[in-house]
Amino acid sequence: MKIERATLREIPLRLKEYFEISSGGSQDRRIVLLTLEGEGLEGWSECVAGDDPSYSYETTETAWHILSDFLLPRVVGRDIAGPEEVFSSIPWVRGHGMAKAAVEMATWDMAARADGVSLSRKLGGTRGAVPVGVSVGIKPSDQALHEQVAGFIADGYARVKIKIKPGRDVEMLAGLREAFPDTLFMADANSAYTLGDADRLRELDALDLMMIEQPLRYDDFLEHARLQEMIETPVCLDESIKTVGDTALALHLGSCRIINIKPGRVGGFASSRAIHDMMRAAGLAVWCGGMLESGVGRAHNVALASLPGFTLPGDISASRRYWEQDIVSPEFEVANGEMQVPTGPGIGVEVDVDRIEALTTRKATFG
Ligand code: OSB
Ligand code: MG
Repeated sequence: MKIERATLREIPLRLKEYFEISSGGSQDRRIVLLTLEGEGLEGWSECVAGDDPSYSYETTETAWHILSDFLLPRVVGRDIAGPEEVFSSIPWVRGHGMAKAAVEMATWDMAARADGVSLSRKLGGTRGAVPVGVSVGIKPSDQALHEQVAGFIADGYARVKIKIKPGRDVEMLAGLREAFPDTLFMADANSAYTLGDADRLRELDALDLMMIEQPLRYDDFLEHARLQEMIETPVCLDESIKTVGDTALALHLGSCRIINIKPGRVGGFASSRAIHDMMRAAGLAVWCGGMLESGVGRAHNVALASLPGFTLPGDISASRRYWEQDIVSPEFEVANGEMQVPTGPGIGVEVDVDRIEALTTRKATFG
């Protein structure tokens, strides 16, 4: 499969509402889209780096830099047997998993189209629909939170994830549990706590949460293992897991019982699948996280979530949860707690290139 040409674009896309997490917030997303072309085929992907380094050290700017100055010039023009080979000529590029993932995931889309199969099928997906949940940002009042949660339950989401931080945690979640006794809830702290908060975090054990996501430092393993020994609620790692090696370390130490796999965070689908396989072999569950993607990134996430080990609902919500108008059609929808996995070739949705072109604020082409 020859990669003859690449196009990198940035488009602004405004979330319907401000999304706040303990480490920051955003409403105006800067979305970086990559298109690879070759042999009459194309492949699309979205780079999930954020505007600022509050979730990961990677940002829109670092990703643009690594993609345009290092990765794309060395990938365009190559003839590769498959997506696993895309970085075989540049093993010396360290880190920058989100930038790398954009290239790798577009290659997977292209390879799936070359085979005339869906991306889900190409990755080894086994499910035609995947269980999905929704991630709720930190809200200024309990009333606003309860209203939004009630709306999402009515929309049919299979579980609701609540962002927490010190001051908006145990009492807030206890109120939700009381108001919605049967809902599957989990909490995501985005590293807002330290091991010194263990007593406080143990209070969550009474609330029947599915898990607490990334309570401690964004790069920690040892303290998460200590915390997991002290609380009953399963710890799920997000930020800490960037590689297969991180997963092995977390399993060895007992740092978590669940992992949220975001293909962008872990450097692409090959790494996502290896983490999935390692967790499955250990008898532990994974689920697919989200980074407030447009329909392009969402299509990749849905395909990944169709693999057999993704047994818990993902942060894969309907297009209309995020955008007035998505950039793919049909838009992604949720019914009865599930999202259908597209069956057409590659990502299986039509990318609205005209609209993207009209929105583009920055563009670079290679080859
Ligand atoms: O921690 O999972 C997270 C969004 C941006 C950065 C980090 C996270 C999130 C979410 C949103 O929780 C999930 C989604 O895309 O709906
Ligand atoms: Mg998270």
